[in-house]
Amino acid sequence: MVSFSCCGARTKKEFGMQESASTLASSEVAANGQRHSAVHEWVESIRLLVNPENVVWITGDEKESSRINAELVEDGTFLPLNEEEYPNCFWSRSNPNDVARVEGRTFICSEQEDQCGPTNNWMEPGAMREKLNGLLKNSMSGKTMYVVPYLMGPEGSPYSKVGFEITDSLYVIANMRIMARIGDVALQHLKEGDTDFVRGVHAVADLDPEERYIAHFPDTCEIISVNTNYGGNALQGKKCFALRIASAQAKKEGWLAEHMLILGVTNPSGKKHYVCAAFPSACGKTNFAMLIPPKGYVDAGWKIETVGDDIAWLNFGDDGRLYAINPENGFFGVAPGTSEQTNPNAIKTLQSNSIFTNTALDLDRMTPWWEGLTEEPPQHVRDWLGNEWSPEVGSKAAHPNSRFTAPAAQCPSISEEFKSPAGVPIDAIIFGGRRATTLPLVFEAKSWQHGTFVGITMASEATAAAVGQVGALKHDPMAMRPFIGYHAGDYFQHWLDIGERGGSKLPKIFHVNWFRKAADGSFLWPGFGENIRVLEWILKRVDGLASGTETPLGIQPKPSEMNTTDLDISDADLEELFSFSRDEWEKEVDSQKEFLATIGAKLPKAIAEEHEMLRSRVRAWGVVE
Ligand code: SAT
Ligand code: MN
Repeated sequence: MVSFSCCGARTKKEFGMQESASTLASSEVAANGQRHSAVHEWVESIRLLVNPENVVWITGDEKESSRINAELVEDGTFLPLNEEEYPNCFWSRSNPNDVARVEGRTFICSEQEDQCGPTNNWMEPGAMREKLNGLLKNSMSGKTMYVVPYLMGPEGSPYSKVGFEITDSLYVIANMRIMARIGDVALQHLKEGDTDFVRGVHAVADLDPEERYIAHFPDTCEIISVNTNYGGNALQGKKCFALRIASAQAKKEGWLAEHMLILGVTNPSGKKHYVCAAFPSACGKTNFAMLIPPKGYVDAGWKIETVGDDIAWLNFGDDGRLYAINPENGFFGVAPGTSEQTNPNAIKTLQSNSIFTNTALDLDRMTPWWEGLTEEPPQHVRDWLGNEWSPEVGSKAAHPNSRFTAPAAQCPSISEEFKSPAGVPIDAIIFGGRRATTLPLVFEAKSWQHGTFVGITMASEATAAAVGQVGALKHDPMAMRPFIGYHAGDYFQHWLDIGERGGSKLPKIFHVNWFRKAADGSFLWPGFGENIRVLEWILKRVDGLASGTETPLGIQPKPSEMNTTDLDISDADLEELFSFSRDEWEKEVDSQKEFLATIGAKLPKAIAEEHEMLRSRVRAWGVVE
C-alpha cells in the first residue's frame, strides 16, 4: 500500500491548536491536495459554504481520540463512566426530538424520479441542493469544520470503499471512530487521482425536526444530513453509505450491499460454514451474530464466531462463490434487553471504550443501565431525559432505541475473518422477521428465485429503531425497505440477476421466525442460544444431510431432523411452531399482493409468478392438522 506523504505532519498537529482554513491551504494540504485533488476541491467548496472558523482533518490516532473525548466531557456532551468498571466509556443523551432514524425525512435524490421508487422519498437533486445549501450556508460559522476520512471494510480489501464525512459534531467523530476505520487508513486506500469516494456533509445546525434532512444523491455518491446528531441519521458510514449509496453502487457494479449479519459456525467435525442473515432493525441481529450455543452444543464442539452484526457486502470471488465482508468496525446495538443472559458477548464487548446514548445511568456506580440489564433497577437512576427516575415514575428509564457504540474487535466471539480482505464464503442466507403468527420457525426456499421472492415478501412487526407505530406489521423486503438506495423493483431484478450469474454456487436461502406466539401470548420458541438448533438444520440442508419435507412454503424440517435434546419445549408447542394455517396464509398472500402492487410496473415478472404459484400451493394444500 502506498504511504500517504503528509500523514506524519498531520499526526503531529495538536488538536487544540487548530489552524485556520487559510493556513491549512498551505504546505501539508498542498502535498495532500496533489494526491487527492478531487477530495480537496470538494472540501474547499464545502468550507466556502459552511464558513467555519477552522478546518481540522481527523487522523484517527489515539491521542486525537483522547482529546476529542476530553473536549466532549468539557462541553457536557459526555459524562465519563466509572473508570474501573467501564474504562474509557461515556454516557450521552441526544436531543429528545432526535432519537431514531426518521424515514419521513430521508430522501433519495436520484436524477429521475423513477430511479427512486415507491419505498423512498424523492426530491429532484437541484431542488434538494438549493434547500440544503440554504440550511448549510454559514452553518459552521464560529465553529470548527472537521473532515473525517473513513474506510468501510477491512484494510487492504478490494471490496472496501472510502468516504468522507465533513461534520461539526465531535460526538459524531467519537462514534464514527468506533463504527468505521477513520483517518489516515482511509486516505491510504484512496489511490492517486481517485474520485471514487463518498462525499458526506453533516451539520448539527439547530436540530429543528421540521428542517431535518437525510439526503442521498446516488448518482454523485453524496450524502448530506442536517438538523440531526443521532445514529444512522448522522453516522453516515452506516445506513447512508454502507446501505443506501452502496446498494446503488452494487447494482451498477454487480454485487450486493445488504442489511445482514455475518456469522461463522463450526460443527463438531470441525467444518466451518458462513451464514448471512437479514432481519429488520432491532429484531435481534446482534444477539444472533454473537450467539452462545447451549452447553450440550458447546460440549459437542459447536462454535459460533461473529463477522458482522448489521451490514454485509457480498461480492463474487474468483471461484464464483459469494464472499461477504463486514464494512463496519463496531456495533451500534440496541441497549434495552441486552444482558448477561440474553447476550453475554455484547456485555463483554461494551465494557470498555464504548459510548452509551440515551440509556439510563446508575448514579451510585456511575455505570449505564437499561431495562433488562438487571432484574431490579438500581437505587438511584437518572433516565435518558436526565431526570431522576424510579419504577414508580411509570416511564422507561432508557429510551427503547438507546444504543451502545462498541468496538467489534472487543467482542469475545469476533472472528479472525472479520479483518480478512477476501471476506468469507457464504453458504446460506437467512431472512427473518418478528411475526407472532403465520410464519413457521424455519423453511427453505426452493431456489434462488423463490428465495428472492421470500425475501421480498418478508414482513415484520415494527420496532423502535425508526419513528412510527411500534408493533404494526410492515412489509420489509430483505429487511432493506428503508435502505434501498434506488427503485425497489430494480433492486428485486438485481437479486434475480445475481441468481442468474451465480448458478449452483449460490448460497441456499431460508426464512426463520423466532417470535411466533401461542394463543396465550407467550413465545413458542426459546430463541437466543437455542437458535443454533435451527442453524444446525440449515447447515444439514447445505451439506445434503437432511431431506426435509415439502410444504406450500418450501422445505421444512422433518420432526426427526430437529435436534431437541435438552430442549425444554412441549411436543405440542413444537408442532405449533411448524404448523401451517390456510386461513392465515390466504390473508398473508393477499397482503403480499397489496405490497407487490405498490412496486408498480418495475415488479419483475418472475416475482409476480412466484406469488401466483404460492397462492395456488396454499389453496391446494388445505389446513395441516
Ligand atoms: O439506523 S441506525 O444506525 O440508527 C440503527 C438501525 O436502525 O439499525
Ligand atoms: Mn440495522
